[in-house]
Amino acid sequence: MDINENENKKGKDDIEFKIITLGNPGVGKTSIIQRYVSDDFNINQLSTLGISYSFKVMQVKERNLRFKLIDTGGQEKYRSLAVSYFRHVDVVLFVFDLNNKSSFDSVQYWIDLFNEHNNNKNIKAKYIIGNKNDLEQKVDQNLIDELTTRNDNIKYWSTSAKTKSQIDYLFSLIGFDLYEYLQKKENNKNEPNSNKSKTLSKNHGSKKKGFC
Ligand SMILES: Nc1nc2c(ncn2[C@@H]2O[C@H](COP(=O)(O)OP(=O)(O)OP(=O)(O)O)[C@@H](O)[C@H]2O)c(=O)[nH]1
Ligand SMILES: [Mg+2]
Repeated sequence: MDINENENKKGKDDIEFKIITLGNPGVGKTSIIQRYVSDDFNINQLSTLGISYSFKVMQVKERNLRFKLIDTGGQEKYRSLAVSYFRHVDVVLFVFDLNNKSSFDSVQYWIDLFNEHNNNKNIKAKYIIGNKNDLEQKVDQNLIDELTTRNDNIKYWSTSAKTKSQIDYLFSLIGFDLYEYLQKKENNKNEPNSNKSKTLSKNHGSKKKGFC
Protein backbone atom coordinates (compact mmCIF):
# COMPACT_ATOMS: atom_id res chain seq x y z
CA MET A 1 0.00 0.00 0.00
CA ASP A 2 1.27 3.44 -0.89
CA ILE A 3 0.98 4.93 2.58
CA ASN A 4 3.36 7.01 4.72
CA GLU A 5 2.57 8.34 8.13
CA ASN A 6 4.08 11.03 10.30
CA GLU A 7 3.01 13.51 12.93
CA ASN A 8 4.04 16.67 11.10
CA LYS A 9 2.42 19.98 11.90
CA LYS A 10 -0.25 20.91 9.38
CA GLY A 11 1.39 21.38 6.01
CA LYS A 12 -0.04 23.65 3.38
CA ASP A 13 -1.26 20.75 1.25
CA ASP A 14 -2.67 18.68 4.11
CA ILE A 15 -6.38 17.94 4.01
CA GLU A 16 -7.81 17.60 7.50
CA PHE A 17 -10.35 14.96 8.45
CA LYS A 18 -11.93 14.60 11.87
CA ILE A 19 -12.26 11.10 13.30
CA ILE A 20 -14.28 10.56 16.49
CA THR A 21 -14.40 7.56 18.84
CA LEU A 22 -17.62 6.65 20.65
CA GLY A 23 -18.50 3.81 23.00
CA ASN A 24 -18.93 2.76 26.62
CA PRO A 25 -16.25 3.54 29.21
CA GLY A 26 -13.33 1.11 29.27
CA VAL A 27 -13.77 -0.42 25.78
CA GLY A 28 -10.37 0.88 24.67
CA LYS A 29 -11.09 4.05 22.65
CA THR A 30 -8.09 5.94 24.02
CA SER A 31 -5.88 2.87 23.79
CA ILE A 32 -6.65 2.40 20.09
CA ILE A 33 -5.73 6.00 19.34
CA GLN A 34 -2.64 5.89 21.53
CA ARG A 35 -1.48 2.70 19.83
CA TYR A 36 -1.99 4.24 16.41
CA VAL A 37 -0.48 7.66 17.15
CA SER A 38 2.40 6.74 19.50
CA ASP A 39 2.65 2.95 19.17
CA ASP A 40 2.18 2.78 22.92
CA PHE A 41 -0.12 0.83 25.26
CA ASN A 42 -0.89 1.44 28.93
CA ILE A 43 -2.49 -1.35 30.93
CA ASN A 44 -3.54 1.28 33.51
CA GLN A 45 -4.92 3.76 31.01
CA LEU A 46 -6.96 6.42 32.85
CA SER A 47 -10.54 7.14 31.87
CA THR A 48 -10.80 10.11 29.48
CA LEU A 49 -12.15 13.29 31.06
CA GLY A 50 -14.34 14.94 28.47
CA ILE A 51 -12.55 15.04 25.13
CA SER A 52 -8.93 14.71 24.05
CA TYR A 53 -7.27 15.35 20.69
CA SER A 54 -4.32 13.99 18.81
CA PHE A 55 -3.08 14.28 15.25
CA LYS A 56 -1.41 12.12 12.68
CA VAL A 57 -0.68 12.63 9.00
CA MET A 58 -1.10 9.80 6.54
CA GLN A 59 0.12 10.04 3.02
CA VAL A 60 -2.02 8.12 0.55
CA LYS A 61 -0.53 8.34 -2.95
CA GLU A 62 -0.15 12.08 -3.68
CA ARG A 63 -2.41 13.20 -0.83
CA ASN A 64 -1.52 14.19 2.73
CA LEU A 65 -4.46 13.32 4.95
CA ARG A 66 -4.24 14.94 8.35
CA PHE A 67 -6.25 13.03 10.90
CA LYS A 68 -7.61 14.99 13.83
CA LEU A 69 -8.48 12.22 16.29
CA ILE A 70 -11.23 13.25 18.71
CA ASP A 71 -11.32 10.83 21.62
CA THR A 72 -14.44 11.05 23.77
CA GLY A 73 -14.83 9.92 27.37
CA GLY A 74 -17.53 7.25 27.48
CA GLN A 75 -18.96 8.30 30.83
CA GLU A 76 -22.53 9.57 30.83
CA LYS A 77 -21.55 13.01 32.18
CA TYR A 78 -19.56 13.75 28.96
CA ARG A 79 -22.36 12.78 26.56
CA SER A 80 -23.63 16.25 25.65
CA LEU A 81 -20.04 17.43 25.12
CA ALA A 82 -19.43 14.54 22.72
CA VAL A 83 -22.71 15.22 20.90
CA SER A 84 -21.62 18.80 20.20
CA TYR A 85 -18.86 17.42 17.91
CA PHE A 86 -21.07 15.09 15.86
CA ARG A 87 -22.06 17.50 13.11
CA HIS A 88 -18.50 18.25 12.15
CA VAL A 89 -16.86 14.83 12.00
CA ASP A 90 -15.84 12.94 8.86
CA VAL A 91 -15.34 9.46 10.30
CA VAL A 92 -16.89 7.78 13.34
CA LEU A 93 -15.61 4.70 15.18
CA PHE A 94 -18.20 2.96 17.38
CA VAL A 95 -16.04 0.92 19.75
CA PHE A 96 -17.04 -2.01 21.97
CA ASP A 97 -15.11 -4.60 23.97
CA LEU A 98 -15.30 -8.13 22.50
CA ASN A 99 -14.90 -9.46 26.04
CA ASN A 100 -17.83 -7.45 27.41
CA LYS A 101 -21.31 -8.19 26.05
CA SER A 102 -22.99 -5.15 27.60
CA SER A 103 -20.57 -2.82 25.79
CA PHE A 104 -21.70 -4.48 22.54
CA ASP A 105 -25.39 -4.10 23.54
CA SER A 106 -24.80 -0.32 23.77
CA VAL A 107 -23.42 0.05 20.25
CA GLN A 108 -26.87 0.53 18.67
CA TYR A 109 -27.50 3.27 21.25
CA TRP A 110 -24.30 5.06 20.17
CA ILE A 111 -25.17 4.67 16.48
CA ASP A 112 -28.68 6.07 17.03
CA LEU A 113 -27.34 8.95 19.11
CA PHE A 114 -24.82 9.77 16.40
CA ASN A 115 -27.35 9.53 13.55
CA GLU A 116 -29.78 11.73 15.43
CA HIS A 117 -27.25 14.55 15.82
CA ASN A 118 -25.20 14.22 12.65
CA ASN A 119 -26.61 15.81 9.50
CA ASN A 120 -25.01 13.08 7.36
CA LYS A 121 -23.53 15.69 5.04
CA ASN A 122 -19.99 15.49 6.34
CA ILE A 123 -19.72 11.84 7.22
CA LYS A 124 -17.41 9.81 4.93
CA ALA A 125 -17.05 6.50 6.79
CA LYS A 126 -18.52 4.67 9.79
CA TYR A 127 -16.92 1.71 11.53
CA ILE A 128 -17.96 -0.60 14.36
CA ILE A 129 -14.80 -1.71 16.16
CA GLY A 130 -14.69 -4.85 18.32
CA ASN A 131 -11.61 -4.14 20.45
CA LYS A 132 -9.63 -6.45 22.81
CA ASN A 133 -9.50 -9.34 20.36
CA ASP A 134 -6.57 -10.66 22.43
CA LEU A 135 -9.15 -11.70 25.09
CA GLU A 136 -11.87 -14.33 24.95
CA GLN A 137 -14.67 -13.22 22.60
CA LYS A 138 -17.90 -13.09 24.62
CA VAL A 139 -20.01 -11.54 21.86
CA ASP A 140 -21.57 -13.91 19.34
CA GLN A 141 -20.19 -13.18 15.86
CA ASN A 142 -23.72 -13.58 14.40
CA LEU A 143 -24.92 -10.71 16.55
CA ILE A 144 -22.05 -8.53 15.29
CA ASP A 145 -22.90 -9.44 11.68
CA GLU A 146 -26.60 -8.66 12.29
CA LEU A 147 -25.78 -5.29 13.81
CA THR A 148 -23.52 -4.42 10.88
CA THR A 149 -26.15 -5.46 8.31
CA ARG A 150 -28.94 -3.64 10.14
CA ASN A 151 -27.11 -0.31 9.94
CA ASP A 152 -26.48 1.29 6.54
CA ASN A 153 -23.01 2.08 5.26
CA ILE A 154 -21.15 0.76 8.25
CA LYS A 155 -18.17 -1.62 8.32
CA TYR A 156 -16.99 -3.93 11.09
CA TRP A 157 -13.38 -4.33 12.18
CA SER A 158 -11.81 -6.19 15.11
CA THR A 159 -8.68 -4.88 16.84
CA SER A 160 -6.44 -5.17 19.86
CA ALA A 161 -4.78 -2.03 21.14
CA LYS A 162 -2.75 -4.28 23.42
CA THR A 163 -1.18 -6.54 20.79
CA LYS A 164 -1.55 -3.93 17.99
CA SER A 165 -3.61 -6.44 16.00
CA GLN A 166 -5.29 -4.76 12.98
CA ILE A 167 -4.80 -1.22 14.34
CA ASP A 168 -2.61 0.13 11.54
CA TYR A 169 -4.69 -1.72 8.99
CA LEU A 170 -7.87 -0.10 10.34
CA PHE A 171 -6.43 3.38 9.81
CA SER A 172 -5.14 2.42 6.36
CA LEU A 173 -8.70 1.45 5.43
CA ILE A 174 -9.95 4.77 6.73
CA GLY A 175 -7.21 6.51 4.73
CA PHE A 176 -8.34 4.77 1.57
CA ASP A 177 -12.00 5.59 2.26
CA LEU A 178 -11.04 9.25 2.54
CA TYR A 179 -8.79 9.12 -0.52
CA GLU A 180 -11.65 7.60 -2.52
CA TYR A 181 -13.98 10.31 -1.27
CA LEU A 182 -11.53 13.02 -2.44
CA GLN A 183 -11.12 11.36 -5.83
CA LYS A 184 -14.90 11.15 -6.32
CA LYS A 185 -15.32 14.76 -5.28
CA GLU A 186 -12.71 15.85 -7.79
CA ASN A 187 -14.15 13.71 -10.57
CA ASN A 188 -17.59 15.20 -9.95
CA LYS A 189 -16.10 18.69 -10.19
CA ASN A 190 -14.49 17.89 -13.53
CA GLU A 191 -17.51 16.02 -14.83
CA PRO A 192 -19.03 17.99 -17.79
CA ASN A 193 -22.57 17.27 -16.53
CA SER A 194 -21.92 18.36 -12.97
CA ASN A 195 -24.17 21.13 -11.63
CA LYS A 196 -21.27 23.59 -11.58
CA SER A 197 -20.43 22.96 -15.22
CA LYS A 198 -24.11 23.25 -16.11
CA THR A 199 -24.32 26.64 -14.41
CA LEU A 200 -21.11 27.79 -16.07
CA SER A 201 -22.18 26.74 -19.54
CA LYS A 202 -25.60 28.31 -18.97
CA ASN A 203 -24.01 31.62 -17.98
CA HIS A 204 -21.56 31.37 -20.82
CA GLY A 205 -24.42 30.68 -23.28
CA SER A 206 -26.48 33.66 -22.18
CA LYS A 207 -23.44 35.96 -22.36
CA LYS A 208 -22.79 34.87 -25.92
CA LYS A 209 -26.41 35.60 -26.79
CA GLY A 210 -26.02 39.12 -25.49
CA PHE A 211 -23.20 39.82 -27.95
CA CYS A 212 -25.18 38.74 -31.01
N1 LIG B 1 -6.53 -6.77 26.97
C1 LIG B 1 -6.75 -5.59 26.42
N2 LIG B 1 -6.92 -4.50 27.19
C2 LIG B 1 -7.16 -3.32 26.58
C3 LIG B 1 -7.19 -3.17 25.18
N3 LIG B 1 -7.46 -1.88 24.88
C4 LIG B 1 -7.57 -1.24 26.05
N4 LIG B 1 -7.38 -2.10 27.10
C5 LIG B 1 -7.43 -1.77 28.53
O1 LIG B 1 -8.78 -1.42 28.83
C6 LIG B 1 -8.82 -0.39 29.79
C7 LIG B 1 -9.66 0.78 29.27
O2 LIG B 1 -9.00 1.33 28.13
P1 LIG B 1 -9.24 2.84 27.67
O3 LIG B 1 -8.49 3.03 26.42
O4 LIG B 1 -8.98 3.78 28.77
O5 LIG B 1 -10.82 2.80 27.40
P2 LIG B 1 -11.74 4.03 26.94
O6 LIG B 1 -12.76 3.46 26.03
O7 LIG B 1 -10.92 5.13 26.41
O8 LIG B 1 -12.45 4.44 28.30
P3 LIG B 1 -13.09 5.90 28.68
O9 LIG B 1 -12.08 6.95 28.42
O10 LIG B 1 -13.43 5.79 30.14
O11 LIG B 1 -14.33 6.06 27.87
C8 LIG B 1 -7.36 -0.03 30.10
O12 LIG B 1 -6.96 -0.74 31.26
C9 LIG B 1 -6.59 -0.55 28.90
O13 LIG B 1 -5.28 -0.90 29.19
C10 LIG B 1 -6.98 -4.33 24.37
O14 LIG B 1 -6.99 -4.33 23.15
N5 LIG B 1 -6.76 -5.53 25.06
MG1 LIG C 1 -10.63 7.06 27.04
